[in-house]
Amino acid sequence: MIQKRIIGTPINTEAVVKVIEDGYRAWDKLMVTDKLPQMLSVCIDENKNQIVISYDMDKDDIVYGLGESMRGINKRGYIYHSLCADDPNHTEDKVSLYGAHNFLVVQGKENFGLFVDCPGKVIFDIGYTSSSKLEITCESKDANLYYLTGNTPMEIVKEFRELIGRSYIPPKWGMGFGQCRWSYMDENEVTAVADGYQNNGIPVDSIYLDIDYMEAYKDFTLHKERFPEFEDFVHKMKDRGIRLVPIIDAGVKIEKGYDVYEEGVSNDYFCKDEDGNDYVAGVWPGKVHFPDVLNSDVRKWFGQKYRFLTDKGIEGFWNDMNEPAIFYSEKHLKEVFEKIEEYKSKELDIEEFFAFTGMVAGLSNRHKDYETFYHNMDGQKIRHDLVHNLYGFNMTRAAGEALDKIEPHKRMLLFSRASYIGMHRYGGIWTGDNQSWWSHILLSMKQMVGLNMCGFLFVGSDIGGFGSNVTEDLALRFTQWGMFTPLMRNHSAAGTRRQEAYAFERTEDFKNMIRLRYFFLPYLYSEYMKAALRGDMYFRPLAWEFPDDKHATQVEDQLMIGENMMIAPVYTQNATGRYVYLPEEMKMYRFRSPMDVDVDILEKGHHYVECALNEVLVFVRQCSIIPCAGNAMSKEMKNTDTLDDKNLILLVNPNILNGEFKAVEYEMYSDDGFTKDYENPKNLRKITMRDGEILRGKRIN
Ligand code: MIG
Repeated sequence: MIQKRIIGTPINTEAVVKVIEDGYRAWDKLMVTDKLPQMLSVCIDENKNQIVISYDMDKDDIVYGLGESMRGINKRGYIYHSLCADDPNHTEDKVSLYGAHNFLVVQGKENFGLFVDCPGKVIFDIGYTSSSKLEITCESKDANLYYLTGNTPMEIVKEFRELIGRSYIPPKWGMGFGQCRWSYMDENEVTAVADGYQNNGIPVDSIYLDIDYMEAYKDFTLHKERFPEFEDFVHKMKDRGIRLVPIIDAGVKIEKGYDVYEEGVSNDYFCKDEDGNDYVAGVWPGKVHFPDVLNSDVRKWFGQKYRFLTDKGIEGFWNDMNEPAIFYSEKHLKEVFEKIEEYKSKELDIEEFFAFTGMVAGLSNRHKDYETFYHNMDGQKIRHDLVHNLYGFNMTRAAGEALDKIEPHKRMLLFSRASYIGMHRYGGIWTGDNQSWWSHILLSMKQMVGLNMCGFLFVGSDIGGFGSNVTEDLALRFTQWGMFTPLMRNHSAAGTRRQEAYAFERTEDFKNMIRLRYFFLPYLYSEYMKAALRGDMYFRPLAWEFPDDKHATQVEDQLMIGENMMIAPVYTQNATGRYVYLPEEMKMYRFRSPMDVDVDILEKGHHYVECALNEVLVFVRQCSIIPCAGNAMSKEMKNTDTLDDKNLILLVNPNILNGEFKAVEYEMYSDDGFTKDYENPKNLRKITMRDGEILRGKRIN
């Protein structure tokens, strides 16, 4: 059951697609009915211009959700600021990352979900200030609140997902392995990467182009010296089975004669400053204007610009810097320079010295700058900070809507750095600039549950870590986690140590792990599609699958993938194994490659399990089948186009009932991976298996 409360006069964020009959305008205390959580109150603080929602948590209440955020699967015990931020240093104390996903589920004494649809800053204090208080503060007097009730978190999530609409579905090749790095400067370097993979027999579906493919970082241009025959090159790579995926940045370079700039200026398509002039910020291209993607005409215009690249054979994009990130604003930079002039002429005392360095260090991504420009939301003038979290969403929406028109029948790859709930219908996300740190394997795992709850299914983190220098063992362990994320992309920052799969001594091990990704793909894809089409979770916390198991709620370093598979990645330096908790007896596969595997039955409970650096563990639930690709080790298999999902190898854990084997079944989704005929009943088939039976190919014990 969903109830909506309108507070003040909120703008329509379009996060939600289903019409819910509006509640009355709650002004003081929310009217408490027996359908609503008893302990929840909503107050409007006129003086502070805030809405404060509070709930008294029971000692054992668990809080799930908040999408892309720091800390645990259980969000309790910390504070989170919903405010899209370009911060590449994801230390544990951070309160904001790139996404703003204001949905949470409380499970315990009462079970309910809450979506705070408010596109400005919202603070979720979940037992931080006071351990039993959940307090949500919107820095605005306008918001739509949605209360969802259900018996279990999963029930509530399903309801929520219906409310916000179907998640984005990528082309199947988007779920193949992708290689990225900021600093592939030209055709030759990209070709060398393709060779590095293909000459080593490592499958790869895509190579990403970072900002250096553009001329002077201008969107929808090409660097003519670096990519002189771009279109030919795109097709040459496609003939090799590799798709190129270029980046698009939010800011449009200010440059006379540059078509995107000229059109934007003459049509008033850019965000404005207080005085009505096009707002100026500094980002990669130098001085830029921001396309006002909160305006539907601008979205149409900006989206159509992607044609420049689709016309040349491009089938996918990643949208960056769309928080929007601001290295500096022209206006504030001037103020700082003036201040520096002042400082220059005097003897600084130590406090002034720190004020001076702080001022310079604080130039980038300064919240105050977000208060100095405006959107024209289809006629309504709105200051940016009040709708800040909608920018990345709408940039990606612009692209998504345009790509639907450009290629109505074809799925296109699309994902973004910044996002808000609603964007999940148009694209996926990657979790931004993580680091080559062991702790970031675990962080990535924990983020997936919240993201899936908020509709973001096509998700992944930079494998190997983006910033800092990686080590071989970390890169390999990162790959052993990333091979299960729908978006599987190795990416690193310019200047860091190379981390392509062939950049280390153990190339063979990397190859086997990436081949294992393709091996599992029939299952991973099937589970992805079912999750997207049914509002289900691809990644699930153990606690949701085993609700009667008290201990399962404590496990945050193992995840269920779909209904049948459990994973337990190793994320510790020098570890040759790890502790694993099994909520039921499971079958454990220890893979070194698709064809090199040990199998064990492990009983319910705690285990220490060996897992060497070249191994990955996969657990199969009782009474289930995991369909895998039969040709994952063959030479011919070099990407998703050449992957055979007809001749399957099945991982089977047969049901043992009173000593008798029963039939085991799996509902498998498969389609061509390109078109949008998702609902075709032919896409679903049942795989049934009796013990001993060999079905469509080999069975691994
Ligand atoms: O300020 O385009 O998160 O993936 O490689 C850095 C360069 C800009 C940030 C993205 C990262 C990308 C990088 N970008």
